[in-house]
Amino acid sequence: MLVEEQTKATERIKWWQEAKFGMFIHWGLYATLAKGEWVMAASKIPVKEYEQFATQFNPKEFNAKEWVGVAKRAGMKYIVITAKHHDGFAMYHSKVEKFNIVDATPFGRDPMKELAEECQKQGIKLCFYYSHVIDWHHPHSVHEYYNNTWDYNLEEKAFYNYWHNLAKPQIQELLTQYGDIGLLWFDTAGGLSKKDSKELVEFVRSFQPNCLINSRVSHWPNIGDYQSKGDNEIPMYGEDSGPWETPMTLNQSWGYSDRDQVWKTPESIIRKMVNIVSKGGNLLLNVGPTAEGIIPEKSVEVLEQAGEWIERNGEAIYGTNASPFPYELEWGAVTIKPSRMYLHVNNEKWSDQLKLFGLKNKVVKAYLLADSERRNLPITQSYTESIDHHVLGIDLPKDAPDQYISIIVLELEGNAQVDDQFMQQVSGSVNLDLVHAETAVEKNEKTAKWDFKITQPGAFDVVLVNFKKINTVWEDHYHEEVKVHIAGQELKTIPQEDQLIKDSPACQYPYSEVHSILGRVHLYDSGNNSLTLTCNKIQEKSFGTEIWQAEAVKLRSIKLVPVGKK
Ligand code: H79
Repeated sequence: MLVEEQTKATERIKWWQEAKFGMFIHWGLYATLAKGEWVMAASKIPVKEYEQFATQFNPKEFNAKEWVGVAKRAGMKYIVITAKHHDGFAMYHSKVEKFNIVDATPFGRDPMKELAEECQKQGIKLCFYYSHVIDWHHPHSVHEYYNNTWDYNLEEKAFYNYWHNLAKPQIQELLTQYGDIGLLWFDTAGGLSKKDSKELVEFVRSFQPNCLINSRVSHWPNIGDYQSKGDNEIPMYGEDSGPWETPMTLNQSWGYSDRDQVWKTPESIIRKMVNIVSKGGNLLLNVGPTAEGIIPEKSVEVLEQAGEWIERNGEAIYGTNASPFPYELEWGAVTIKPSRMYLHVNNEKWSDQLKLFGLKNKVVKAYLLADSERRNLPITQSYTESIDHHVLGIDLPKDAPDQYISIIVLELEGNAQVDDQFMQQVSGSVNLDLVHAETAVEKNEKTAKWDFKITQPGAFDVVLVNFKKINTVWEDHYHEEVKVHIAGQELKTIPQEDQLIKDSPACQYPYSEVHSILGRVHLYDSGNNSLTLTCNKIQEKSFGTEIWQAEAVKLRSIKLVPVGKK
């Protein structure tokens, strides 16, 4: 990219990177069936039959002011709403296709117009989701996998008939009828050529040069302004160098489902958001309103409770940068601003003293974000040259001052600088993420190698961390031995499902986090060490996002856990 273009791109995305938290809204004709947004394909409902649902779609309770109010109270800074999902039904007044909420329903209002006005009033950026490739209503849309073959014959489809006569004109409408649009959120681009993807980006820019475009505009890498992670995917520390976002469900569905009552708690939302923001990303959290036009009560309740925490702690969230540490911290997470570091401490890890390894700056002042008087917390800082080791200790009051997560502010001399090599944490654990390993393939063996620093030698359990998709049979995936080499010792074992981690901050439905204890090793000396893992689940970095949920088991990291400590 040219320097000038790069500067423009950086400027364009600034508001979004500062925003951190947005509301996703999946609302469409499918709400009338209350079985999620895939119901048309899942039940192979014929187009003629599906069109009939529009004659009963009358969301009289829809109230733009209330919806935008919910987003505001939750602390969200932008809204991304489905202007058209895969069912092809336009939730706005489209002049190019009658299959839309104004022309095809008794409702007759344009909710996008009402939302645009209300967002303007309440200071929230309005953004549209538009299903640009999948369209089960149109006879000529062609996707790599998900096509309407129950009404139409795949061989008779002429993609450009759809592309030029529906997709592009509708995208133009969305960019010209509703004022400034913050972002166009495209999805499932499978099969779209690189040329068409690039032309679409140019097409969007020709109407609104500042409108952001997510990476799912294309299945080719590096097109768009930021990386959309897979649905419900949270990456590892340092996995993404550019801007990125996790789209996430509040229960287990996107579009309204009357059967799904598995709601995340406010605490879980806060933890996931802090985890995401500390990795430099945005959270786009979904609600699925009903056919009456109501955001489910339970969603509103959870969002408002989470919003109260965010309101108190916004200084440590909005406009921050990612943690400079390349690994999960055992007590929570870190965000930074110029000359500042915020320590987000999980309340169950609250103790008399918090210790942090590896911060090189002098700490000028430490205080609780919850303390309006900013009283000094006593600190100690030390440096041991022989092992190049920085230690910060902060004395804490007896009780954690906030709900769920309490924040300590560190005012630093200069911008945060940390020892960015892998090292043992205060509890003695070492967390090694796959993204930072040196990987190699030799004679059909895949290996990953990490270097790290030990300051407290001893005995350690070696723990393999995987994410496992629901309904996966573990043994189908791990039936070969994995090997670990460390300090002249070797472990060889077939990983088992030893521990299931409930509500990990980085893992959620349809995955769960599984820990496998591979065996025990002894590290006798302080200093530098290395670990080599041999395992057929080691993967090259993948750039695809839509295929996130294609794999049943994903290897994430390996941990050394000191024996006798948890
Ligand atoms: O809009 C939401 C999803 O509808 C959309 N992305 C989020 C933001 C999405 N479109 N396609 N996919 C996700 C991937 C397809 C997944 C599938 Fe399935 C697995 C299709 C059929 C099996 C999910 C599970 C949908 C139906 C069952």
